Amino acid sequence: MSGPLLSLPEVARELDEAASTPHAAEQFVERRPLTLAEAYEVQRMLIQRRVDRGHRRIGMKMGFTSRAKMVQMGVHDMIWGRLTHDMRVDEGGELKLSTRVHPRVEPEIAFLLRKPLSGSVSPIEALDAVEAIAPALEIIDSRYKAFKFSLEDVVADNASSSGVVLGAWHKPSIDFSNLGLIMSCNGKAQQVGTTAAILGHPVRSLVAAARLVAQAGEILPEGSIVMAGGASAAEALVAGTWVELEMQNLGRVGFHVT
Ligand code: OOG
Ligand code: MG
Repeated sequence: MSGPLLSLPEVARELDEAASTPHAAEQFVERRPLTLAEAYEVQRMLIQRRVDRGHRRIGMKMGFTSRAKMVQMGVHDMIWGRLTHDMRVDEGGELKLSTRVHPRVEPEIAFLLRKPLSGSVSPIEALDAVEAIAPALEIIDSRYKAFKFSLEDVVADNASSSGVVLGAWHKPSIDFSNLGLIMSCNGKAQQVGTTAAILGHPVRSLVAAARLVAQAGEILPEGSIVMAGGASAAEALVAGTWVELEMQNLGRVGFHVT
């Protein structure tokens, strides 16, 4: 390491520029090790930069809520990130690879909140705050070289958030604890799994989400979208692909990669 230590706003700026240029940055773990608290502070600053440019917050995402994701990335603690409106990709729409560094996609389930949620809540209280659930694809895109990071580095990078594709909303009275799912690329199944891979029941991810935002002094307002976390490993995106998730009882959601 040489030169003065980067400040947290400088780390946030570097990550913001890596996402918008787009290009891959060096991890900070070697050159400016962050504590977990500093990493979340960088994430907050990174999102504030975007809010200052007119981006609107729409909710949050959970990360590493399944064994499959923890094993794939070598990270073993739950993390969270902030979602903004520009991350939405229309169902049946298009994602241009040139707008991302090296994106991947993973199958998830999304919650839409009908009332605010924050702090220590039971699964029943969390469920009571849910207006609807939808099958969802998350596009993740680490801003670090080779998609490699420490826990702190990925937290600072807004938990690799990059895109969200939502299918049709359904009433949460459907039992979504163990719904089979298939994520396919051009009709070929790439990941097969179940929503039970998400902490045994995806509602536990929402319980954790409420706790984690409260730790940051925030709430999940009414109308928030919460992504429960990948139920399987992620797949790298390649141009010319139609990516589709089919989820038992909840239907399909897909997008084109160009
Ligand atoms: C970090 C984000 C993890 C999930 O669903 O577990 C995540 C990454 O894998 O790059 O989104
Ligand atoms: Mg995810």
